[in-house]
Amino acid sequence: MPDAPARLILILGDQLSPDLSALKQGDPARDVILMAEVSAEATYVKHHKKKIAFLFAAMRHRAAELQAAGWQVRYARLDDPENSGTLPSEVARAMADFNCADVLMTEPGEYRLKAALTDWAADTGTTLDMLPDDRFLSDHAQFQAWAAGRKQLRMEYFYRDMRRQTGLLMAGDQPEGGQWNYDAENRKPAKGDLFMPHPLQFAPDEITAEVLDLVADQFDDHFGTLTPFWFAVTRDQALAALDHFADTALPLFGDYQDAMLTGEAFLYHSVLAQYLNAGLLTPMEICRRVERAYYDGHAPLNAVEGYIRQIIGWREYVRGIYWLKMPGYTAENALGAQRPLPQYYWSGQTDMACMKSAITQTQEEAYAHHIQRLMVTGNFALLAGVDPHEVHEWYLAVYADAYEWVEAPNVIGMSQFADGGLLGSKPYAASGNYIHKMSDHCGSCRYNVRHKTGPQACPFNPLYWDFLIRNRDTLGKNPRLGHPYRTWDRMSAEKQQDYLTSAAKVLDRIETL
Ligand code: FAD
Ligand code: DLZ
Repeated sequence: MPDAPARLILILGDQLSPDLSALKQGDPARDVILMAEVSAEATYVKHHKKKIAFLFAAMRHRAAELQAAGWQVRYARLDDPENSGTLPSEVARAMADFNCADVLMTEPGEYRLKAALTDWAADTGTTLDMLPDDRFLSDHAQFQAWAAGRKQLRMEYFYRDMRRQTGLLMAGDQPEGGQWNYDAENRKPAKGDLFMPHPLQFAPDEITAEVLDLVADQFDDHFGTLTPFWFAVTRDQALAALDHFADTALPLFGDYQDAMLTGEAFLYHSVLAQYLNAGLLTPMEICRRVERAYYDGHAPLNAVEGYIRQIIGWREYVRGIYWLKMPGYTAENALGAQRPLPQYYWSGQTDMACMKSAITQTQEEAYAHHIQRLMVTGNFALLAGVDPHEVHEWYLAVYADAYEWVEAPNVIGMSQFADGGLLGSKPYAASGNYIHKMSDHCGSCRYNVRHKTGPQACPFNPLYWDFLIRNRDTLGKNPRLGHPYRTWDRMSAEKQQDYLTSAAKVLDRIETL
C-alpha cells in the first residue's frame, strides 16, 4: 500500500491545548503541523504588546513541546523574510513546501478567521477539514437547541443546565447548599490589605526574551507597555498559576468580586482568562480544582459557586450567543450611539480617577477585572453614547484574554446594550454612586461624586440621567428600569433641566474630562 499523503495540521495561536481535536485526529508519522506568527493576526486590531508577546511566546513553547513529542512542526516566525503575513497564505506556502494534499484544523474561535480560511479553501480548491472545537462544554448545536423557542435568553437558566450536565457542585440532582446562585453574598467593597494575594509571576526564559525583543521592535506603536512581562507561557506554568489562585485568592474571590481599589489591579481575581482562552488550561480542570477547594474546606461556597458560574455559565453562554448571532452581531447598535471613543481610552489622561485607574492598569497589565470593564470603562462609554463598534474594537485590542467570541457579546451585548437586550435584561448603566460604593477611587478624584450637577460633579452623575432620557423611547418600557424612570418623573422640571444641561456641558467637553 502506498503511504497516505501528508496532511497539514494548522494550529492557531489560541489553540495550544494538548487535546485539540485536530491533534487527536492527526498522525505524527504522516502529518505536518503548521504554527505561524503572522502580521495579519497581530494587527487586525492593534493588540496590546503584552498580548502579542504572550501568544507568540506560548506558541513557540508549544511548538517545541510538539517537536519533542515526535511531531514534524513548521513554525513560521514573524521575522522570517519568507513569511507571507496571513494564515491562508502561510498554509499555502507550507502545503507547497511539504507537499501536503489537504488541511486539518480545529474551528477558529472567531467568525472572521473561519470565513477567511473557508473562502480561501473554496477559491483554491483545497480540502479543508475543520473539526468542532470541543474545548468547550457546550457546542453550537446544543446552544442553538437551548435558545430555540425561548422568548428571552437568560444566562441563569443555561447555567443550571451546565451544572446538571457537568455535575459540578451538585448533591444528587440538587445544587450544593440548596441554592444555585450565591451572588447576594458577593458584593462587598474591599479595603487595602498588606496580605493581598497576587497572581503567580514567571520570569521570561530565553525563548520569551527573544519574543519580547521582536515585539518591541515590530509593534512599538501598539497600545500598552511590554515589560515587566510575567505571564505563564506554558501549560505547566498555567497549571501552577491555577493552583496558586486556588490556594491564595479563591477564598475571598466571591466576597470582593465586584470591588475596586486604586493600585490593586487584581484583587482576588484569578487572572486565568488569557491562559484558558489560549488553550493552556481547560474549563473543566479549572472548575474541578476550584470545586476541590470547597470540598476540602479551603474556600466557601459563595466563592466557589460564583467562580464556577463565570466559567461554565457566562463563558459558555457568551460563546453560544456569539455563534448564534454572527455575522452581524458586532455591527449592532440598538441605541444608535455615534460618539467617537474619547482619546483617554488610549492615553489614560483623564481626571476621572476611576477611568484613569482602569485604563492605566490596562496599559500596564493588559488586564482589568470584570467590574472595571463593565461598570467603569464600559459604563462610561454607554452613558456617553459612544459608537459600540469603536468600544468593541478597543476591548478587543487592549486585553490579553480578548478574542471576539468572548469579547463581543460582553461588549456589544452586556456592556453597551447594542443588541437591544438579547444578552442582558437591562443596560449596566450606573451613576457615580455605584463606583463610590464599590471602590476607593472617588476619594482622590478631582470630581465630586456627591455633586449631582455643575462643574465639580462626577461626570457619571448627569450622564446617567441623560442616558435614560435620551433613550426613553427604547428603554422606557423595560420593567427593570421602572424605578429610575419613576424617580425622574417625580423630579421638578427645574432639577430635570439641571441634569440635562449639566450632561450637555460634560458631553461638549468630553475629550477634556
Ligand atoms: P475572574 O474574575 O477570575 O473570573 C474567572 C473566569 O471566568 C475568567 O477567567 C473567565 O474565563 C470567566 N469569565 C468571567 N466573567 C466572564 C464573562 N462575562 N464572559 C466570559 N467569561 C467570563 N473575558 C474574556 O475572557 N475575554 C474578553 O475579551 C472579555 N471582554 C470583556 C469585556 C467587557 C466589557 C466585560 C464586561 C467583560 C469581559 N470579559 C472578557 C469577561 C471578564 O471581564 C473577564 O473574563 C475577566 O475579567 C478575566 O479576568 P480573570 O481571569 O481574573 O477572571
Ligand atoms: C491573537 C493572535 C495573534 C496576535 N497572533 C496570532 C498569530 O500570529 N498566529 C496565529 O495563529 N494566531 C494568532 N492570534 C490568535 C488568532 O487571532 C485567533 O486564533 C483567532 O482570532 C481565532 O480565535
